[in-house]
Amino acid sequence: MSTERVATVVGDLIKRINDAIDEHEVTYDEYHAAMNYLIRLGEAGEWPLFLDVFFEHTVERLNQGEGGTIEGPYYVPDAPWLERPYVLPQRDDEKGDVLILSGTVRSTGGRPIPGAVLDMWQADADTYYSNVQEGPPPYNLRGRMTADDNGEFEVRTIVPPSYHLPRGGPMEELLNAAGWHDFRPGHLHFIVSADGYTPLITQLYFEGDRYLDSDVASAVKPELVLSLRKHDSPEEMEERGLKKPFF
Ligand code: MBD
Ligand code: FE
Repeated sequence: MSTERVATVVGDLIKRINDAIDEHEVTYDEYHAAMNYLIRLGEAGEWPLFLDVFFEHTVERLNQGEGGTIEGPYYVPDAPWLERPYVLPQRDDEKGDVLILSGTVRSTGGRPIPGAVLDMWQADADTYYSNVQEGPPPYNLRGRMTADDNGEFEVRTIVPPSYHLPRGGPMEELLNAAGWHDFRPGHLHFIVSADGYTPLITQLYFEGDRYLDSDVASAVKPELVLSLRKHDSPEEMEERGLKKPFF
């Protein structure tokens, strides 16, 4: 980054924070509480969580735009490559309703992209991400897969219920102190990539989730909200002419 860029952006941030301090007549007690808070935020390792929740959405909107959304703090590279039929790695007794997600990877122009790679991750039904939090086994609910020759893919996983941020640390403390909830709508994360294309970082959400309109991370866009169709059994899926599932 050039000296000029740093001076412009950081200078403006400093000015705007000073303006807020001024406008709200911040006291010394509040100043010291903020200092103490920011130190503890770092000690707890929650800076990525804090920044991604409060600021990534603006950076994302400027730099990625339609069809994309924020990555968030819990992507882990090198997830296992899956074999067809695709099933995200999960415990034998993984909690949650079975979800069959199928779709087509397309370019922004609408052309299917054969062989596109989907790198997918999600929290378990109790809101824990593998490789980041205690609980799930390594790479639980994380995997990489490829779209077929028509750009199509199908993967089995669990429906992600409404999600709350990790609790017990400075982030929860701040949200509580402000009287704000700590929920995101349930979501699936993806990085979709293909040779010759800019990768897309995105998430998918589900109609009916009570936090679609109040995501603490401000990362919902209407084009990312799917509707679920309920199947009573694999046979019932087949009767409706859907692809034979793999239970
Ligand atoms: C998450 O799981 C997440 O997706 C975001 C954006 C922020 C915090 C936790
Ligand atoms: Fe997430």
